[in-house]
Amino acid sequence: MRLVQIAGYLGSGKTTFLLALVQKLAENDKKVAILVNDMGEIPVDGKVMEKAGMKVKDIGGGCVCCTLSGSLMNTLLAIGREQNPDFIIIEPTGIAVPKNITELAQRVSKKVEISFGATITLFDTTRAEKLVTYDTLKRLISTQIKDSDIVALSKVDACDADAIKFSKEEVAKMNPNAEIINLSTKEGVGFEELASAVMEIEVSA
Ligand SMILES: Nc1nc2c(ncn2[C@@H]2O[C@H](COP(=O)(O)OP(=O)(O)OP(=O)(O)O)[C@@H](O)[C@H]2O)c(=O)[nH]1
Ligand SMILES: [Mg+2]
Repeated sequence: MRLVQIAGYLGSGKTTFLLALVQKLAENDKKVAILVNDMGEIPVDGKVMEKAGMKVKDIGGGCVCCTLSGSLMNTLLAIGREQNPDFIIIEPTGIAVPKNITELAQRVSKKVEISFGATITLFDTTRAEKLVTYDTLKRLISTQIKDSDIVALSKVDACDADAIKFSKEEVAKMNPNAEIINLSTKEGVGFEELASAVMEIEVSA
């Protein structure tokens, strides 16, 4: 199974994108497993996806990249052994560090077949200013972006050209190697391109 991460700060549009992505993969006859990590006790995102008819494995009450790393590894192992999907798509919490998740999955890949697909981080263009102004926030965002193959500038339908340009410049400074794509899941901008990238990209981890 190929592991794809949809990372990004709280409220950046991960679940909305993931729902559309999973539908697209299913249309292309891909077998997909979804793993969602909610911070709170109540699995909000998992519920949203189950309502949309998807089967979701939800890990809650902490972050899978650190405090719940054991749960993440056990869950990956179980999904690999029991479902063996084409893709395992993970939505970590907004504060997760994608690289930690990749490293944990690498450990699991010694026991069950896992390959590594795209790590996509969403950067919320409607909050660009805030995301790069506060030091702790900037450090977190920048860590997420550094670990990504693709950065999606999300919600471009809801902000002006200047904000998009500003976001792109800030993201490029944080990771000059990442591909940067404008995304509006709501209006379909950039979606096809991202979905194709998910289907095609396999990185050596
Ligand atoms: N304008 C606009 N709003 C969007 C878009 N995608 C998501 N949103 C909105 O942004 C808000 C957060 O979206 P989610 O998909 O829940 O974001 P998330 O990153 O999963 O949030 P958490 O899991 O809480 O971190 C919701 O109100 C969405 O409707 C988009 O393309 N355009
Ligand atoms: Mg979410």
